[in-house]
Amino acid sequence: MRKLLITTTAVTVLAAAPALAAAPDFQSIDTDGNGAVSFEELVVVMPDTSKDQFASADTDQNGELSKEEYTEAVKG
Ligand SMILES: [Ca+2]
Ligand SMILES: [Ca+2]
Repeated sequence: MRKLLITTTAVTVLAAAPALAAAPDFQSIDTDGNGAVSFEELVVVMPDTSKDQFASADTDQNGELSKEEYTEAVKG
C-alpha cells in the first residue's frame, strides 16, 4: 500500500515537470503584444517547434496562436 502511494506521487511529478519547464509564459512569447503568438515568435523561445506542430496547435487556422490555443498546446 505504501509502495503504491510513492509510485503514484513520482508519476505525478514526472508528468508535471516537463510541461512547466517547456512552456514559457504566453505574454513573454508574444513579443509584438498583439495578443497572439505567430510561428516566428514561438520559435524564438521553442526552437524545436516545427511548422506542423504549430499548425496542429492553431485550431482555428488563422496563422497565429491565441492564448487559449497556446495553453491547450503546451499542456499536451
Ligand atoms: Ca504576436
Ligand atoms: Ca489561431
